[in-house]
Order: sequence, then C-alpha cells, then structure tokens
Amino acid sequence: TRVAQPLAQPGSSGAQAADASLLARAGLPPTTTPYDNYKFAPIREAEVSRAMTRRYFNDMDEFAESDVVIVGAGSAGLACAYELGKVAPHLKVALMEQSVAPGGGAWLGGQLFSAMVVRKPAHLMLDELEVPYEDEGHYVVVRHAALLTSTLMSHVLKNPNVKLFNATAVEDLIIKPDVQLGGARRVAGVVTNWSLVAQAHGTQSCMDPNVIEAGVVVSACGHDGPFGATSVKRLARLGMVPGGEVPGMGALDMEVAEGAIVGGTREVVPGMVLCGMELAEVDGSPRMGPTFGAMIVSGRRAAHVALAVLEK
Ligand code: AHZ
Repeated sequence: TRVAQPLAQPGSSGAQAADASLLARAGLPPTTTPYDNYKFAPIREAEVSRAMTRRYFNDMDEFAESDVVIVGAGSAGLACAYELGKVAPHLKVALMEQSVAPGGGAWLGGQLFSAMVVRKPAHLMLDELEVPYEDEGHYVVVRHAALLTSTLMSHVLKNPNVKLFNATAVEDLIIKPDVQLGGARRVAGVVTNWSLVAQAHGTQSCMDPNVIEAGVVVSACGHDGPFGATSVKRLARLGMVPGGEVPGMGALDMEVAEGAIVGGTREVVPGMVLCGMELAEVDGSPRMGPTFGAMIVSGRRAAHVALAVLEK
C-alpha cells in the first residue's frame, strides 16, 4: 500500500515523525524513511548532458521526415495528437509548440479563471480521460482546466511515436508542386526554429532555420494574435488561401461558433488540415469565447482528416 507523504512538521524530527503518525493512523506498521541520510546514485555531469542531447538530436534526425506535423500544442493540437495516438499509434507525429509550456489557452477556462466549460456532447472526451466534472445539464464544468490539459498531455506524450518539440516555432511552410495534383502546390512540411532564435531575427544577420518534411501538416495555431494563425497568414501571403482572402474570426457567438469549427475542420489546401480557432480565421466564423468542446472535437476530427490525406 502506498501512503502519501506529508510535509515535515516544524518541531518534529522531520518527515520520519510525520510518516510514523500517518502510518499509525492508517493502521500500518511503522517504518523508517531515510530522508536524513538520503543518498543518490553517483553521476557525472557529462553523462547528464549526453542523456539529454543524444535523445534530442536522435529525435531531430528521426522526425526530419514525419507522417504528421501538428503545429501548436493547444487544446486542438493536443486533441489531434491524442486521437492519432489512439487510432494510428504507429504514425510518427511531430508536435511543434513555440512556447516552453504546451497547452495554449487551455490552462485556464477563460480570463484568469481556473474552471473550464465544455458543452455536451464533447464531455464524452472527459469520460474517456477520466477527468471529473460537474454536470450542469447542457454543459459540464471541469474544476481545473489544468487537470484536463495535463491529463490530455500525459496521454499524448506516453506514445513513443509522438515527439513534442517545445520552444520551437514554425516560421514557414514547405510548399511544393505535386505531380499527383497536376503540378498544383501542396504543403509538404514546416520550417522551424528554436523560439528564442525566431524572436531574435531582427538582431542577428543570419540564423537559418531547420525543416521537417511531413505527409500532412495539421495546423492548430489558434486565432490571430502575437503568435496565432501562423499557417493561415503564410498561406495568405502565398496566395493559397481558399477564396483568396482571410476574413479573420468573427465576433463572439457561442451558440453558433462551436458547431462551425467542428463542421469546418478540413484539408484547407492540399497537405494542410486546419483545426481549432485557426480555422475561424479562414472561415470568418464567430469566436466562442471560453467554451472548449469545439477545440477538443475539432482536434479529434482533424486526426481523421489527416489520416484520409495520408491514404490518398
Ligand atoms: O503557442 C501557441 C499555442 O500553444 C502555439 N503556436 C502558435 N503559433 C505557433 C507557431 N509554431 C509553434 N508558429 C505555435 N506553435 O499554438 C497553440 C495554439 O493554442 P490555442 O489555445 O491558442 O488555440 P486552440 O485553437 O487550440 O484553442 C483556442 C482556444 C480558444 S480561443 C477562444 C476565443 O478567443 O474566443 N475560445 C477558445 C476556446
């Protein structure tokens, strides 16, 4: 039986005393916890360095050709990675996140509030993840948005075929003419840079990027803002946005917005699937504000759209 260890109490002989009383209360035999003379196994500094860098550079080598590149690890991008892990765990998925911390806006429910609202039936994902919620009839409330996000992330990152490149920004797209499409252009991968490098382009003369080839790119960068809608903005500059212009997301209408995002999740140009709020930029559909069901369902749908693209 494992018993949670309480913090050492002031005036006691540290964790040992606290543990002893806890074990007694739990009706378990006393034991000693060796915190006072705690001894770590030996290590050398170079070993630590190599343990990290070897894996990172092996991953860069391995994922230079990925089946799926997901741009943005917010709620939509994570839901896409989760679904891919479920239905096609053998695929190599590179998850690109410009922030150190993945999760995007999903650490909070809205403004700076901890609770997150999920409209039914998107709450079925919470059942699947065993994330508890309060049922309010047409919607559910997760007490801590962070619990949903961290649970989703833990599922995603346990898949050995997923590599999260955090603090890595997608700066551009690889676009190539495709013979199968009669020479029409398709998205064939992404151009990346460590985010700190990407932020310093204005101060250095030459900091060239890296590249990842992909069978399909799923962009989930969120709506326009300092970091959002990267892929949509680039497609627009290249004259590849369907309809020729980016209307930008519409004003808030919760009732309409979520259905529009899920319904619109698709391959917007050959080789690129859009999901989550980035899609509203192209479709001009309304924003939904702080309700997250559509992000989850759109991300999951994007996984299936991406699989269909790979199978073409
Ligand atoms: O850091 C961004 C965030 O984690 C990341 N990202 C953006 N540009 C990137 C780039 N390279 C790598 N060039 C990039 N990563 O993408 C993630 C987007 O997450 P998000 O939470 O902003 O978007 P989402 O579509 O998953 O969820 C949107 C949540 C919103 S916004 C909204 C409203 O404003 O009304 N309502 C909801 C539910």
